[in-house]
Formats: sequence, structure tokens, C-alpha cells
Amino acid sequence: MRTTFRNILFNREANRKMLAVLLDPDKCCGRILSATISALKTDLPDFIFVGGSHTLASTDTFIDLLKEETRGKVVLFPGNAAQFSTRADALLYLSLISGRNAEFLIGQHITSSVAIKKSNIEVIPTGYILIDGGKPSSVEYISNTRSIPRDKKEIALSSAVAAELLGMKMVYLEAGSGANFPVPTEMIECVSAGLSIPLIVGGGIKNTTQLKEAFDAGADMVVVGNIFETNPEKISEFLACTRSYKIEE
Ligand code: 1GP
Repeated sequence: MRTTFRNILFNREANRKMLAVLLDPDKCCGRILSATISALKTDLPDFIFVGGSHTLASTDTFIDLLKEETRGKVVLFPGNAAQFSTRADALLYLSLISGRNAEFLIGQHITSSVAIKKSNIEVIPTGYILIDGGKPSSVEYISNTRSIPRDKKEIALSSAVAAELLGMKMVYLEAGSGANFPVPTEMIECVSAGLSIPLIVGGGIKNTTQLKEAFDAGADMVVVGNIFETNPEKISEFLACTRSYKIEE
């Protein structure tokens, strides 16, 4: 069986785009959780990301439930070391490289590294780059870092290439959950053109037009969270759009 990362590379080489549905255990509970699970049972995305900037609920219980009910591939997208769970299929080992807060560049990694290694979970080192999404984001506030201005695509590119040269396996361009505006397409184009590793884009994507714009600009995977919390039935619509990108034989 291919690992999560090999799967991502395989899809990328085939020019097949990917959709990840982001669930925050703190927000996805009660009626929202039941509705989300039934939507995921109808149509499963490539990945289910689990995490949040200041999630308190147990990720273990949440992931167990998701795996039991949906059989989806669960990838941890942790806001801090406390959200680590051995129950997921893979872990995005995120380093907030757009910021200059050592705690989120390397501190949280040191706190969790030995437990992560012992668990044998698949670890995917990922350069996490925060872009101004038109309003202050939780990540910005919690991490006490500044986002890259929307018109500074060259700074986003330099940051992404630094991640690649440091040996990170993927880059995540993040406008912040619930952003007013997604990452600008010119920025995605610029970063994608200069990068040789998979590019993930997320934050503020509310409809399939924006989803398509991100894919067409060069995103290999798009992460969507907020809009599915109120409209889980939209998962199918977003998946149909994602699957309209052909597999090259
Ligand atoms: C946030 O990129 C993700 O970390 C998804 O953002 O919740 O705005 O879709 P939304």
C-alpha cells in the first residue's frame, strides 16, 4: 500500500488534483459532526485533515470516530504538539516558516519529536506559510507572527523555496481559516512555478469557482474547512469539481 506522501506524489504526477476536508474537533461536534459524517459517507475526499490553532478536544477520540464511520485517510494538521495523535494515518509536521517565532519554527517539534518517532506514524515535514487573508487570523494571533502581505508574491516564493532546500516535503500556503480572501492566484502561480515539491493551498475558499482558480494557478491540493461546517452537503460538489481534473495515462 502506498504511503500518504507517495499517494500525493503519484496524484501530482498524474495531474490529478486533491481535496482535503479540514475538521476542527472543537467546532465539529453534535449536529454538525453527524451531518459531516453522513456527507463523508456519501462521498469521501482524498484526505480528512484534523486540527486547529487552539483545539482543546481530544484528537484521539475524534479520529477513532472518523475512521470507524468513514474509512477516510486522516492526516493530522496540528496547531501545537498537544494535538498529536497516534490514531491518524499521517502527520503534517508543520513549521511556520513565514513567522519568526522559534516556538512554531522548532519549539513544538522538540516537545513532540521522540513520541512521534516512537509511534511510527508517517511524518510529512511541511513548510507552513501564512498569507494575509484580509482579516487577522487565529494562526497569526496564537503564533504571534505576521502574515506575508498579499502583494508580496516574491516573499512567498523565497519562503517556499527555502522550505524545499531545507528538505521539507510539501509547502502549505495558508490564508487562515475563514479568511475574507483566499491566497491570491498570482501568488499561487508564482510559488508553484518555482517549486518542485507539492503545493497545498487553503483558507477562505468558499465556492468551486475559487477552488478551480486555486487548482488552475498550480495548487496540487486544496484544503477547505469553514464552508463545510455550515454546508456539509457541499463536499460532494467540491469533490466533483476536484475530480474534473483528468488523470493522465
Ligand atoms: C485553514 O486552510 C484551512 O487552516 C481551511 O480554511 O476554514 O477557511 O476553509 P477555511
